[in-house]
Amino acid sequence: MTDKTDNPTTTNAGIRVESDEYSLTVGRDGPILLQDHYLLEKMAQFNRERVPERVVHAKGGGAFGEFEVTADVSDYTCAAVFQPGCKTEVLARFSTVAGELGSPDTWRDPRGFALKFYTTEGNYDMVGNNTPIFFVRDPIKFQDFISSQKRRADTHLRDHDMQWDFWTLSPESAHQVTWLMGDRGLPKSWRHMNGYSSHTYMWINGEGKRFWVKYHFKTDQGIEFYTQQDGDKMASIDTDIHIRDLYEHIADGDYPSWSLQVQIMPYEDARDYRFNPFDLTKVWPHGDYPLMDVGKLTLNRNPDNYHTDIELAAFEPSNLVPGIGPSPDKMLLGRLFSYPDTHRYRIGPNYMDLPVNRPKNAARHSYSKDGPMRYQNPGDPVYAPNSYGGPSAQTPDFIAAWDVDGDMARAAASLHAEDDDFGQAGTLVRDVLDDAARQRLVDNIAGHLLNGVSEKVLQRAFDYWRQVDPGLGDRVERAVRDGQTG
Ligand code: HDE
Repeated sequence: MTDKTDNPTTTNAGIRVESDEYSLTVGRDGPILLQDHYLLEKMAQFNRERVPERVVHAKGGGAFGEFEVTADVSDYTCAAVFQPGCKTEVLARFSTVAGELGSPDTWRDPRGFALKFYTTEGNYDMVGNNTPIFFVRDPIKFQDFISSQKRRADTHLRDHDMQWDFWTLSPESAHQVTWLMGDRGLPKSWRHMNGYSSHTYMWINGEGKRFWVKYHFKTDQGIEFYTQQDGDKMASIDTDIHIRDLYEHIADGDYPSWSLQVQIMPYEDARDYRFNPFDLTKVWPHGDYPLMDVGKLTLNRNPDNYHTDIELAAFEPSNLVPGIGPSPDKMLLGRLFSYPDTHRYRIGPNYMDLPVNRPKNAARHSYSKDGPMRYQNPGDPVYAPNSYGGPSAQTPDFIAAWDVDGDMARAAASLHAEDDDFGQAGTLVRDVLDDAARQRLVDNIAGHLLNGVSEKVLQRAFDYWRQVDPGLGDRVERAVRDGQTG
């Protein structure tokens, strides 16, 4: 008989249970009785513990912290969170993209860099990646891209032939694939990688003047990466090395931080800029629009409970506060629908009621009500407009909008003077990488191509890489042929 404690096990209804160890039976050795409802509660609860994993970015981890504005960007945005001196609590979640919940942290993949700012104007979510670009530029191709990165229908195995078949038939992927196969595609830890908005967003200042903006969260820990060999080795030693690294450094008081800088483009520049500034496969060369300091993100508090703080966290690019808006980037516009949709499916229609997703520093006056798991309902009036003092929309001085016209079309976005699919990838290879990084790039590409890619796709891949850079393409083909002959 265990001694009486002040911490008795109870049922979910708070009723003390009789045993943690023995089911209720007829005699010691008799059958288990249906009336052992506590046994039933334990088994039924256990069978219902799983929430569907995120369909992408399933494997991840995160922490809480603070964002402090250390510069003055009020000429460009009136968003409270970016006003000089403002400090805002933040939740960050980092993740891989294609791997399932149990996959290794050290697979080659972009990393999610999702931030939820609990601002005084509502929760603002900047849901970015550790890469400033992406594989495709139209949301209608995103689902297919992800399917090509995951598992075949027949074998249920990942398949490099499938990946390269998609990539070589989607030339717009070249810039991101070059980045992915380079050092940044396998970060040493989440502390040693940058974060980016990737998309162009709109900022609006207090006079309603509009600007285009791209965010860069530069790691203060410095960029560090795994080579493919070291990443593969780590995958067999500790599949959760990135989760562990972040948790243990914060627990030890070694708080990681990132310096936020932005590129600002005057609204009028977009039309004639040499690249389509809303094309997610392109960057804005820093010589054109230099980086400007904004503030510092520091992560200094681990989640109390991984499930409630991280697994159920719902980040959505549509959480945009006054002074920040979307841009004509088709991928961003597609995401504005997809994230709330996936949250409703994965966590339920009242996911915003969960403590981690509720606004913490702004009042909520929503007419949303009822539904499963709803535990705080707005009262009357339950409709708008009304004459009984219910919330009513306050028309803002200005909204995040841009001028647009034209007939409906299903077509590629308009090309700007220097727009193409391979130019910026070639610049990355020739002007940004040094010789050692270029060699690792060739080795990583060849190693990936040597793993099950068919001859016909190989031929397209060599051509794809020659369009990025002729010398690179030749080196990749030579490395693959050498690898084939052993
Ligand atoms: Fe995502 N993405 N995404 N994505 N994404 C999701 O939402 C989607 C894209 C990113 O830590 C999903 O909650 C579409 C770009 C992060 O919880 C889903 C398109 C960028 C996370 C979804 C994209 C991202 C997600 C799945 C093409 C960087 C994890 C689970 C238009 C700028 C957030 C979820 C977290 C998660 C949709 C492309 C970043 C399915 C339709 C580009 C960091 O809604």
